[in-house]
Amino acid sequence: MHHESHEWYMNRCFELALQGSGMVSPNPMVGSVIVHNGEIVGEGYHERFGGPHAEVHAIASVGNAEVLQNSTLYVNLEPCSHFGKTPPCADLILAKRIPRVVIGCRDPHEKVAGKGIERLTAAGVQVTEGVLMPEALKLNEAFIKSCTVGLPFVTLKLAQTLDGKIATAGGASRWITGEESRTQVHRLRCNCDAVVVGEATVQADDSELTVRHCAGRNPLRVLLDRRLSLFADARIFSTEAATLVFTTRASSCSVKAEQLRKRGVEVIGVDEDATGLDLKRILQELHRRGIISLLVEGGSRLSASFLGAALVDKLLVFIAPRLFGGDGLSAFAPLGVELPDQAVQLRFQPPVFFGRDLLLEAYVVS
Ligand code: AOF
Ligand code: ZN
Repeated sequence: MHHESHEWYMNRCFELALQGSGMVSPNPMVGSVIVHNGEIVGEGYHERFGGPHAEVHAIASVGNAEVLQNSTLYVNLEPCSHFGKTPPCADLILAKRIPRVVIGCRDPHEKVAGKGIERLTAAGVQVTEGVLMPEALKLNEAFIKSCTVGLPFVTLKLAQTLDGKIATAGGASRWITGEESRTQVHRLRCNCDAVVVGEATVQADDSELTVRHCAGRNPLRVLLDRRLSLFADARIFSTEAATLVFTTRASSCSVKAEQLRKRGVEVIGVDEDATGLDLKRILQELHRRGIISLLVEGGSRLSASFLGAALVDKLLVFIAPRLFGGDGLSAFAPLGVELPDQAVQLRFQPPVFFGRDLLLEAYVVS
């Protein structure tokens, strides 16, 4: 079948890249196809961290050297030009004498950042870049933020009623959204490196924060708990997944901290400011550990603190077709907004349905 559109082949790269989701972090998701006379003759993707890059798999899937010399290689991220855990893909493309390369977006990694494209162009390869660039950037938004800002990409997840309530006045929240939405949350979890919750949410829900409704790895569980008030048998400390607790410096030296450490839970003390634990420091520490994406799973105080500190990249809001009314618990603790102009400004993506619920993705406009 002939398609002959850059966009069509690039979309195939995205599909392939996504197969590495949850496996390649902190590396980007990358897919590659090789097109000969309008037909896809080879495909590959970056399958796991430390493993061969997408281009290596795609090239290896084409047995015939002569075919490669008359083909176009499509890849959603600029081919690398450096020796990391694997050798440079740009060199492989040159060695195989592939004459044309089509790229989604540049690799912001400091060791690449245009050098892959330069090397190809200098050797006479015809390079087309920027095909479906917005989509290519979005696919690797976590990797790109991690490289350029040095902090994880932060997604705030909410399950709320149409009137913005996350629990009834009495604190009941099971369940607001339907099963399809809840399954989708588990998919989000296994595609994130870490999830974070506040102590109050765990106190209320005894959440386990593991992936159960779909296949996938468990993210690192991060708990913010200034007083270390949770019982050591809370489900968040279950041995199914790793848990990292951030607390005050004083609490990190307490008997309770030692108890948790004995259970295999890591406890770290950080400084506090007027609003609580220093969230920026916490994100820096997570970045240092190779966490490129973080899902904030509640509750209203933690969500407001992250927003107030301008540390949120986007919101994923599951909206159930229900109303709780004014005595319900609001999704966010006070943000100190007095005038409409002071609001946190968002930019909506097109909504999608999960069962009867609506999922709205909204980027924070900085
Ligand atoms: C590509 N194709 O499929 C991927 C790329 O340690 P390494 O050798 O695996 O290199 C990791 C870096 O390479 C990563 O930070 C990013 O800059 C780039 N990833 N590049 O050409 C791929 N996964
Ligand atoms: Zn590479």
